[in-house]
Amino acid sequence: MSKTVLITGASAGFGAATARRFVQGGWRAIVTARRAERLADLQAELGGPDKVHVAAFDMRDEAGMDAAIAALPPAFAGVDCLINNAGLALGTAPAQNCDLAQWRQMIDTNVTGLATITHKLLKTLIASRGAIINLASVAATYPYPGGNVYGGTKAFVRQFSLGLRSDLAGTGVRVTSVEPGMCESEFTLVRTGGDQAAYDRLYKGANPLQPEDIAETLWWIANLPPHMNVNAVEMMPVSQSWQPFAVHRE
Ligand code: 8X3
Repeated sequence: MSKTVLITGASAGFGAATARRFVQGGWRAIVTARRAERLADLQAELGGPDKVHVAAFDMRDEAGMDAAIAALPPAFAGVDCLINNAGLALGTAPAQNCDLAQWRQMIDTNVTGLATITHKLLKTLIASRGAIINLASVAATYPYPGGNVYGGTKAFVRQFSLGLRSDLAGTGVRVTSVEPGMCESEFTLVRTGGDQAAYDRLYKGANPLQPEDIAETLWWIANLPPHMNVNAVEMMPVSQSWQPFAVHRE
């Protein structure tokens, strides 16, 4: 019998590519995001309502999330895999110049929203002996200028994933933290407030990861034999690595 994946933030980028990969592989997908029209297009592209269920809500709207979960059609209700992909970075300014509202939006979506939907689906995932795959980032581990709250939210995602594993021991539920580096997607347009020139500069000549690379990794993790848990996967394009520590001298 085909399995069901619930993918948050599925209207673009990693989420849409992941929906494509899982449905092509024979799974059903519940796709969530704010932009209902984009989700409807994805549903039509991937074979209609038998294959894809659209659940449009904002990760910060708990009542909307509850209503969407309560309205899952029976064929989609037994979720086997939760992919917590919804999340965003806003801004690249130093902390002292940041907009507090942007910090709150990142925390509300990347931390509170992710923890909330996970909490609501835990019993279902235990019943299905399912999997939780959380999208963290290399920014969870490596600080960089302008990463401030974004990196902090992703460190939460990584550590929450490991903590979930401890608590879910014996249930058969698997948990993985996936931590991508530079990947070409709308992420950068959102982060820069729609600055296409900044987007072009960032990716030019860098041969970044693509959303399909992430989707393939998620597909691999979700389809491993049930006795295998990948705790964390950190990935970068070959072009991305590290620099020496910065030293400020008087
Ligand atoms: C974002 C990845 O490399 O832009 O999650 O910080 S990177």
